Amino acid sequence: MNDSKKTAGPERTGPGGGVEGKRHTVLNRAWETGPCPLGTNGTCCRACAMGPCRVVESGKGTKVGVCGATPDTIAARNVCRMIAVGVAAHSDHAREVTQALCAVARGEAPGLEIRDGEKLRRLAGTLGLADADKSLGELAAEVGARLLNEFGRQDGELVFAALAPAKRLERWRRLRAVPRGIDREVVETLHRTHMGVDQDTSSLVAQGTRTALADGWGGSMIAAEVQDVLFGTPYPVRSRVDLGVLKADQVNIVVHGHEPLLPEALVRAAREPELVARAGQMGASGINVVEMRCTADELLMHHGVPVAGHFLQQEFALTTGAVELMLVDIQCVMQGLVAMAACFHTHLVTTSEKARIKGVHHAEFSPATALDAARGLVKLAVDNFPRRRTVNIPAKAVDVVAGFGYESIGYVLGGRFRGSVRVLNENIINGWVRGVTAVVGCINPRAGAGKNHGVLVRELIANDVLVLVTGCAAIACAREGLLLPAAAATAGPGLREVCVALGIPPVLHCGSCVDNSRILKVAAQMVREGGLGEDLSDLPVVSCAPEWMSEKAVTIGQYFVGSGIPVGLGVYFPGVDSHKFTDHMLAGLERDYGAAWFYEPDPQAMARKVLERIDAKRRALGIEGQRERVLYDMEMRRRLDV
Ligand code: NFS
Ligand code: SF4
Repeated sequence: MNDSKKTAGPERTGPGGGVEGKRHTVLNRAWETGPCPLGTNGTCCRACAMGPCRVVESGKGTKVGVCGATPDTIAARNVCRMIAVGVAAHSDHAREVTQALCAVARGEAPGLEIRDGEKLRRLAGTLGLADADKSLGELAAEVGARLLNEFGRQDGELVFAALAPAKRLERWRRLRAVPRGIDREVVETLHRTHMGVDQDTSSLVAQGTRTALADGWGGSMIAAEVQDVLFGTPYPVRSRVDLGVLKADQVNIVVHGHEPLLPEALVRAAREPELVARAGQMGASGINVVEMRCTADELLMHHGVPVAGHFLQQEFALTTGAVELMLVDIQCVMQGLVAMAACFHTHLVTTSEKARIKGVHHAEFSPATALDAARGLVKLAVDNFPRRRTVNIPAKAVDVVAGFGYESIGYVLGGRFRGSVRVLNENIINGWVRGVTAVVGCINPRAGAGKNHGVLVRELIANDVLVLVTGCAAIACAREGLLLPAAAATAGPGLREVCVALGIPPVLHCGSCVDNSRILKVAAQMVREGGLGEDLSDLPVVSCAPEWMSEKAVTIGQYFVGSGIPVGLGVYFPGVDSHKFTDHMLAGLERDYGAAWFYEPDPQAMARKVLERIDAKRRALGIEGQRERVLYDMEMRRRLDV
């Protein structure tokens, strides 16, 4: 790293100081702290007080912990714990939205409503609760209760596991991998990783996989389904992304976090005439609500609300001096925001009972008080407008088309009356589309700071791979203009033809991280549609998390692998010094699940590894030779150089 990297964050000083008088950002801290050389090998154990033990394999034999634990056991335990935390995070969010659905059914959530009754009826059908005579309220109560039961269930199978193709379900049953209850799997993983319990790498990883599946086909899927009922099933919408969505002449409210319940009420309150008039009295021309992080992906997806940025941009939003209020709830909220907010007039407010930050004002939110709470918070922001000092908003904001859920992918591909993935399957079979890749996960200052996504995705679309994006990866791609139909000009000739014919971008925004479960549903539908094998592991579909940082990303990767979809991981693989564990994750899982992880920090090389895997699947399906149909003409060649 060079000096310019060291000072990549804003170094202006001003009233309020900040950490040591500097406006430090995550980029400064990443440089100053440096990665822990001990942690990356995955073999640090602090599961008991005979340790902590750091064990490494040496040429002279395997070193072990005080209790005799091998590096493989320790690495497997550590990764399983990461998975359990990720499942807990996604699924606790799912529990909140399911409880909100129950509150709506009881008439106790004034800021929320059932926006998509059709989806609710379909969901009730999936759960075996369909009844045409029941009101939406009655159905919401029954669906809510049924889904809440999935968390505390002790035995049997999670209900959404049955949405997987029959072959996959059979395989899971054979491997005892079907999750029983969401909370149960998390607790069992924590139990097994206690000192002196499960000490076999494969056994630990098997439980880790079952736990991860309880997220992909459980918690995350529940969150995505219920959010559609409450906020409307997403269909393609246009919006704008990047810090340029902040407005110099308006009151700016940034909503940052993962729970879309309060923002929904906030967007409503910000449109109320009294509050808009109050903003006018303070000298502002309006109230601008923008989103940050997975809440952003949700609200972008459901309503087209503008997005101020990805994970790494949270502190930079405050450096504009134009944010009157930043609301934070759960997950991926940096504590560094406190020092940064103190440098400006920004009110930083926590809203979740589960996530308090020392020294930050707390305004607790619940669905029952959502609208009143939202009004109070908007007023707080409006009254803060006159306290602004220098404002410096970057001009950049990029157009995006977002909102490709399970239903809308079927809709854009299959038409209004016959939503289906038939067109996608046909184009994969005839070779115009080589395969599909989900690019997911975080932005990591140690691995490209958002740049790796663009490199990987450009390479993939240039090779006719349709890309689905979620979470911060989606925002990184949006910032590079890849989420627009015009980006098809940079795609390979086959994919370009398909995108132009359908009017879609070559990179489809599928929502937040819990919405990765939508990708599982699309993949399951591709199997059901026919022509591409009988299991998810037959599909030419791959997933990548090139800049992962969160434990949730490991969970997502493990449930993709457990579902038969290979996953490429960037940054580092957590277990490099534990050979048997690493071999099991990178190869051994293939035997059981038909997919494994692969590790590749370089995004160009990762693209090549994705293409190898896609081509291998095409060969196995007997469809590899069909790409000659695409004839390059001069115009296509010119466009390829874009
Ligand atoms: Ni996903 Fe959303 Fe972003 Fe990573 Fe964090 S915000 S849930 S974990 S950093 S993609
Ligand atoms: Fe060390 Fe074993 Fe205790 Fe881990 S469980 S800290 S390896 S003694």
